[in-house]
Amino acid sequence: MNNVIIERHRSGDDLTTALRQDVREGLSASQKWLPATWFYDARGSELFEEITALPEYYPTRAEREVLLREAPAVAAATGARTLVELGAGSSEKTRALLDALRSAGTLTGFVPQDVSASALTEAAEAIAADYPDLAVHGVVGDFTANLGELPGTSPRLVAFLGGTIGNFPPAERAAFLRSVRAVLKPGEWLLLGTDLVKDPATLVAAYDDARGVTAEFNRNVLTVLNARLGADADPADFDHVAVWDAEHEWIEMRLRARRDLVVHVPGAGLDVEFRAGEHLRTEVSAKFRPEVVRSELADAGFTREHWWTDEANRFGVSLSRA
Ligand code: AVJ
Repeated sequence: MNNVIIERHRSGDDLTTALRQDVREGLSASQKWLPATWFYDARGSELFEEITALPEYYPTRAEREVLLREAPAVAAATGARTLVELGAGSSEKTRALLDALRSAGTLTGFVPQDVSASALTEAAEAIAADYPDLAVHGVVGDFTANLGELPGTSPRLVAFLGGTIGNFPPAERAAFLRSVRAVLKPGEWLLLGTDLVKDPATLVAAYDDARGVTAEFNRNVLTVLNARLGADADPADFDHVAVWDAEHEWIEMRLRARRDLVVHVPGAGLDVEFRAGEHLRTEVSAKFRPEVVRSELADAGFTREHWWTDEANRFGVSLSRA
């Protein structure tokens, strides 16, 4: 294939340095936490793909329903020449957008970005093979770090799908949206997927499935610590916990220590003590109200021109102009 290049903004060493910093900060805090990005090594990305097919995990299906229905409208509104996808993962749902933009005759390039080198490379190559006329420019990196260098011909459409925006705490979410706005020119576009507030039982089930795939995904962060920082965490020492925080309207995933224990993390120069029952927060996944999404987009300098949901009103997609 000669229509694909992969650019690495983050080497393995950079990742280890970033993880070391996050571990020093998060695991020495009185309420232990780690950023959700550390789930996604090769295995973590695979487990997430498995999650997307679980009966309890509705967001992927709900968003796909919207994208399949509305992709032609997205293409007509934007006339995008480049589709940039942040946190692309497998880019499976993105094909609806690629197909519509290709039919509209405007699309020349696809720029998928992801922290997981393996997931990104596999997805970029699969898309390049299936869309031989498309220039595919994969970027391995963190979407918070490398926005300044988004390649591609204007007008660009930046897609941030799946509800991943919910992984940011509110202040960082606002900063992130502003930084996306800052790299876009007036008249370029953001397509944003947001999971919606709904009854807690449905939400909790989506993050605590009967087969335990989400539990394994959650514990995978310990495997990443072990591999990158030489830690000795035993995943079997931790229970998977998913709770709905009604005040903040977000799901929290946590790992709960089953006994008093110490995790040695030589690569961060840290010994981390856990009391039995103590929690390590591994992810927040915020859920949204339609009006809040509109005003957060407006605060970042975007004008929302379309708001679509699936038939069951579980998931919302906003198309906004910079
Ligand atoms: C990939 C961030 C959208 O928050 O729903 C799935 C990750 N965590 N199950 C989400 C996830 C637990 C997912 N995002």
